[in-house]
Amino acid sequence: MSLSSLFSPLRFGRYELAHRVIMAPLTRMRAGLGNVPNEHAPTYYGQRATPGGLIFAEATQVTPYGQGYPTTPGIHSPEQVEGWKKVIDAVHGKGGLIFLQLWHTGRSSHSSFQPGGVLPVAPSAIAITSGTTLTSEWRSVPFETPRALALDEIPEIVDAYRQGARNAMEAGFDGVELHGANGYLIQQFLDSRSNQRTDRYGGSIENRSRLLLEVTAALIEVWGADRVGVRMSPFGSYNDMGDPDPIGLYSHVLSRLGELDIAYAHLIEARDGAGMEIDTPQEAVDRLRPSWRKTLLLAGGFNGESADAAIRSGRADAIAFGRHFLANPDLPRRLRIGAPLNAYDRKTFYGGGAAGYIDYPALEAVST
Ligand code: 8OZ
Repeated sequence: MSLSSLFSPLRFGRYELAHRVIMAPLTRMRAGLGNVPNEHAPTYYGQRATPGGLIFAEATQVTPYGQGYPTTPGIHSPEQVEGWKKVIDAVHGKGGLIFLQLWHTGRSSHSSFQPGGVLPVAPSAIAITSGTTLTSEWRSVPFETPRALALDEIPEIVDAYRQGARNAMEAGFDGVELHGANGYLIQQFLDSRSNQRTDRYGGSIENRSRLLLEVTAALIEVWGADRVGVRMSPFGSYNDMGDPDPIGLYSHVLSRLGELDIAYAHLIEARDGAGMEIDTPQEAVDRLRPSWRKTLLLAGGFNGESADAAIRSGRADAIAFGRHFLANPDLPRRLRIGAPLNAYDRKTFYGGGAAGYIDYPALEAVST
């Protein structure tokens, strides 16, 4: 099985990718003091870089108020910019591309992360009721009820993303991706379960989409549309998401993003049917394809063959791999030659040091 679609080049905004095996943004919670990428991060990302291959760096908070998990990296201080430069040098040194994913966790943050210990912010004062969250001390606690942003605070949120985009450019990234998925601030505005505002950022689909579109426009001001993308999880239920009309909502968002002419959209496929009458969960995301004719990345449980098939059939242009890329620094090569994959170890996904981070072997090491 040659997987020739997966290994064909792809025009990607301003760039040309040599293959379509993309590293998904992966939270690893290993940043050091000051939320600076740690000393192993250049090795970790460098191991996963290939000539003409694309890496999404992990979700990175654009402001201290946007942090929602322990030891995640930021892009709001000079020290963080310097830390990221080393990561970028390692990726560029191997001929790869690296985009930064810009993040604000909104109501899924916790006061222990907030400067001054204030409550996290959100579109509305509605707490996440499912699951628990981690404090800055790694304690598992219930979510707090967030503070609803005042209308005149929303421009500050947009400004925080704009500054994050500028800092990402100063660091030397090749582009930026807006984290609009998984129930964080941007999706909290999109989803009517978490957004019950009565101003122009709530209510209609158009109003709930406004923050995402304003932030995207700010990123475009900094980077140009051909180096900006948006990641969304239209059918995800994580963090109490579950808008009753995901097709209506996301077809609107995608149509408007198409008008902004961004480089790509990046969608996470449903792992379950998301309450829809569909034969397979994957079909849910296909219902949005008519609203997005441009470059589409898909993510969510792909292997080499299913990835190649998705590209061959036109469902997607490229596939982002998370857990397999985490455990296989040389994933593109392994898929290309049909080699077996290292198993991932969930225990070392989050936090800790080099173990489970830079010690997954490449093929030469396991095959000799
Ligand atoms: C795993 C653990 C913490 C955060 C996401 C950024 O869900 C994350 C994340 C993933 O998008």
